[in-house]
Amino acid sequence: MKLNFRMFATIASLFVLFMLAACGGSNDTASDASGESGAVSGKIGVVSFMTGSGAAYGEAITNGLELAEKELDEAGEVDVELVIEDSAGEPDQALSVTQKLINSEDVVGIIGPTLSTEMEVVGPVADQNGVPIMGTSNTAEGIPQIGEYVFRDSIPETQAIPASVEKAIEEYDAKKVAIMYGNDDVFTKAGYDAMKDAAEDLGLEELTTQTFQIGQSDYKAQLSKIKQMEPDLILCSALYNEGAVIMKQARSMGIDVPFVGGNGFNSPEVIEIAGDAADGLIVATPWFTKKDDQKVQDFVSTYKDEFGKEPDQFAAQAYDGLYLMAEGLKNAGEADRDELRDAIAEIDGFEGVLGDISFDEDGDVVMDPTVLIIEDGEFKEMK
Ligand code: 1QQ
Repeated sequence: MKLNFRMFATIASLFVLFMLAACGGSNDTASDASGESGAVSGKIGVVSFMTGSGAAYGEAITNGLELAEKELDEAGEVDVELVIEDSAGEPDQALSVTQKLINSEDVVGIIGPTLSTEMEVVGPVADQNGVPIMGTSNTAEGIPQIGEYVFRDSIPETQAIPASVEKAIEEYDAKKVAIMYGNDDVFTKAGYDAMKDAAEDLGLEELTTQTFQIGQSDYKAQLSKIKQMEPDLILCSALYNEGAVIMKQARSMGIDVPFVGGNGFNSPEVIEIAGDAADGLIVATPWFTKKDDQKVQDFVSTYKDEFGKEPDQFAAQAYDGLYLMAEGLKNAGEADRDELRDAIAEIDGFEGVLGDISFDEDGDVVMDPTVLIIEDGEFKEMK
């Protein structure tokens, strides 16, 4: 018995040595953390709003991610594989798909979910399980503060709203505003807080505040009140579906003052849905397709070739988000969740299509937004 085992062990080791020699050395044998080329490899889970009322956000996000995945694959330095899950914009569904990703050992980090309402539920769970998670579209206050594994590359409303309100005051000599916001969503409420603060700080008179809910289709009661008060501007915190319908109804009621919106309003879908009525919408964003920057122009043209339309802010933030994860993986040197977290936190001045990206000590990104206005059915820079 003993002899047989020894003989078997000898033959087995000779076989292993033979195989190693045949493969040209240990470098070429893939390990869990290294791809065939020796590059660090890891799976990145994605939780995205791909079906339902905000599906255009999810479409832009997954397009941006898939383009980045393809380019990274071609460059060969880091080998990332996306594992994409749909949350339908629902916190419960976001949580269950996130748990699935957390339980999958090969998933080293997660991108998403799309809404702050979802991230508030999912972020603490990823954090407690030690899985780095990066929001690429969450703009409510307090998201990266959920925990040390939570990051975002989207600027908070508190950075964007004051910039757009200030520009609107300058341009239209605005003194009196009406505010409208969705009171059943974390982002729309955060946008409202930022609008109220900006209005106060900039000395605007607040004539009225009107609320609405996700999925509402008739805003005439709110808009009639607003119309009576004759504001110079309407500050409106909404996701694109509600926001576009609000603008359409406002214009049909003869309200033609500019609107200032937050992140949710900054989508080409607003123009799709509202048509001409979208003219006069002002938003602040770190993304602008016409930026005089080679990296931005290359991204815009490859994205257009690939998907037949220009990338919006959600596509750009997702695209940079995957590059940030890849940079983290490369610097971590192995597909390890804790090492990846530390490596992301250390990223400093990464050159993305959004600009130079670094994180502050909370994991929040710091960036200067550009203010845009929709004119003749197009987003244009307000200089
Ligand atoms: C948030 C947002 C939304 C507009 C993302 C689609 O900014 O929920 O934080």
